[in-house]
Amino acid sequence: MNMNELEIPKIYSIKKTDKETLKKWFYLMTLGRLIDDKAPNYLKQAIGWSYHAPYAGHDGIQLAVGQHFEKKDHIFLYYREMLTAMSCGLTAEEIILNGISKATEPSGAGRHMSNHFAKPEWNIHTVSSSTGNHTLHAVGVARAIKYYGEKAVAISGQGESSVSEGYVYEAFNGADKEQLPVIFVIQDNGYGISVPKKDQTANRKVANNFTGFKNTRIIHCNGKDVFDSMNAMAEAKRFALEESKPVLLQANCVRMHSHSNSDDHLCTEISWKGIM
Ligand SMILES: Cc1ncc(C[n+]2csc(CCOP(=O)(O)OP(=O)(O)O)c2C)c(N)n1
Ligand SMILES: [Mg+2]
Repeated sequence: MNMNELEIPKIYSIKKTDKETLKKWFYLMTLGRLIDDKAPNYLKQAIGWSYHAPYAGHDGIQLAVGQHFEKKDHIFLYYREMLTAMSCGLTAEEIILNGISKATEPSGAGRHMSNHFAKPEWNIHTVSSSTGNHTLHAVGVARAIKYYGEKAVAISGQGESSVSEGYVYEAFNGADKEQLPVIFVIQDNGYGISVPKKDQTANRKVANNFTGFKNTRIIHCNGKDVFDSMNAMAEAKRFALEESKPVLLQANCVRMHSHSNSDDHLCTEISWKGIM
């Protein structure tokens, strides 16, 4: 059987998950959304957070990725992954200090573009804003994990449009060839700023562009559904660890707000329709 057709074990459901765990998830998701909604106000008050890319609509997958991250793993978050960062263990204070670029924030002492969350001492690495570029870094780390025989994985997050970049292909192909324990999480919200997915690629599910890769398993999930995302991420991690092979985890999301606080997607919609 094709490994992409294997069943995903249903470890998590509302009935199978204990109350304490559900409470922790609910707390993270509620706190995350409060900060996500509040973040653009800091700029309006001239306090900071000059760049904010809201994560709302990516909640399930981001919570799931963070909950499966252990500090022996290595993770590379993209700019829309505030909830992943919180789910990995960053506090609300650390998130806000990053947003307003203070010297005490954990990613780079306030020197980094805001909304790029990291904590190098926990292996939550800093990334550039060049979309999808850190897929290569994740593959390099996965190669080291394999070389040194560590029982860990590399995880890399990105949007669906960044998969169009040439270096992302290099990363996927290199990981497939060398059979590396890396999970590429593609958070598909249908848009790259104002460009709809149909103008990026022919397949509706971007991950399916890579079905010909010999060693890479493709898993699909609903990135808005906590349990579906948790089950998919648990299986992705098990597979990457036990088989030492890459996984492409495609999570279907929605972008509930504009791309960032520098954009207005309602304006774009209207201009597309020729009303403006
Ligand atoms: C190499 C590169 N090209 C262009 C940009 C400008 N840019 C920033 S975000 C973005 C869209 C990315 O869309 P997607 O990968 O789907 O992620 P999303 O923001 O939708 O979560 C673009 C084109 C960039 N940061 N880096
Ligand atoms: Mg997108």
